[in-house]
Amino acid sequence: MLQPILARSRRRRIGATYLDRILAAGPTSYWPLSDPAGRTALELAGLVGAAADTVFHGGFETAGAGGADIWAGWGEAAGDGALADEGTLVHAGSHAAKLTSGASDNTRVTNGTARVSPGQTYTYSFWTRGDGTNAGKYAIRDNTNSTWLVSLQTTGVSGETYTEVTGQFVAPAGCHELLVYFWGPSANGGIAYFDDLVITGPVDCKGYYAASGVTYGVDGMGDGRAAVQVDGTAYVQFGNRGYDQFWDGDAGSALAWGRVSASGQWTDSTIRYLWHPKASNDATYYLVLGKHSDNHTLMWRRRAGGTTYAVHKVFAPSGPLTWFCMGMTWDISVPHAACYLYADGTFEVVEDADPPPGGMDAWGAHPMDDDNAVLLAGSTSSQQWIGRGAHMAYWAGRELGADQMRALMVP
Ligand SMILES: [Ca+2]
Ligand SMILES: [Ca+2]
Repeated sequence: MLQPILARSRRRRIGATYLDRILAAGPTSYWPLSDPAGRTALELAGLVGAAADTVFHGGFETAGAGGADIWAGWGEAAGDGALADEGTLVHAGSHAAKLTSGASDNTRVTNGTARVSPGQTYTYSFWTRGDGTNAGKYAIRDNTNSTWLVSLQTTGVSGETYTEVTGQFVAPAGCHELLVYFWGPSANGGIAYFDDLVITGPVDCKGYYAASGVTYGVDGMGDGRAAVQVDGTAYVQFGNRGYDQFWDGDAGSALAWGRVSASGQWTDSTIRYLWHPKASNDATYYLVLGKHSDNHTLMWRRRAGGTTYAVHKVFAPSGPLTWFCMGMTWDISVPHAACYLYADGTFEVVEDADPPPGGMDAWGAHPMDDDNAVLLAGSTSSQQWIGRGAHMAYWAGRELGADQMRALMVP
């Protein structure tokens, strides 16, 4: 069903900017992507999740892939010492990390990509013990700015009883990503054990740009604001344990603006996403606004376990080279879902599904804090957009109606 732009939509441009219009609709998260530089994607709803543990797999309870990959969530570097999954001398659960140093004092493990928010105060805590003589070491690194928040230092725990080590730090400007290092004792042959790392603090919904592949300040979708251009290697990461506190996979609305950089992106046989929230503990819980691998095709998708609601729009003869806006709304309690598109100057209800074909299972308790919950990509390493992105907004728990979506998607 094709519908012309409403004259009243044009009149609405006078006095209030497009950004004002989005904000007036009370989004849960809103990234205009008009940032001039840096790693932080400004988020204008400004919600901050209550203090939560931002660390994954801090208790060493989840096994890695095997071999040198001993624990999930941790990077292992045995150096000339040894790393072992300790099953007896644990603080809690059934596993801890055992680090035996070699002559080079380079035996360590790293808990990477803990997400934090700049300016917020965090408390860290872990449990450690030595071998009766030697204490292990630890450090905390601001991986965004490549500086040390806690320099490599002894835990001070050389005895054979698990003892808690705690401290506090403020995430510096621009810091979104931490690395925690647990390191073996300085003495060759020294042994230290670590368990139950917890980093607690509030986390906001700001996004986190990839370190490269982003061009800032390019022309936006016509509202006078800049946008970003990405080259097929970048992303904006937004999943974290703060964001999860606001997420509602059962009912919501979302919109995202995109533009391909060249006609070849419509025929490159690659799925590329504009907006992609996903659960961290189950790859079958996600939503998508983006481009399908079929030529000249956009896709809207909500998958929850065994049910998938998927809608495609095939452009004929070819996809737009100008900005377009994709919108989707869903509410499993009805159940109902709808997919919207503004492209080539026309607002279109691509599908209004009542009930949605394929069904809509509940999102359940699946946490929306995955590192690969991203804008402008399918993950931090795949399905990345090539072109521009702007104005990505999400409303938790609210399925906006067609008129509301039209008012928010027509510039
Ligand atoms: Ca444990
Ligand atoms: Ca590992």
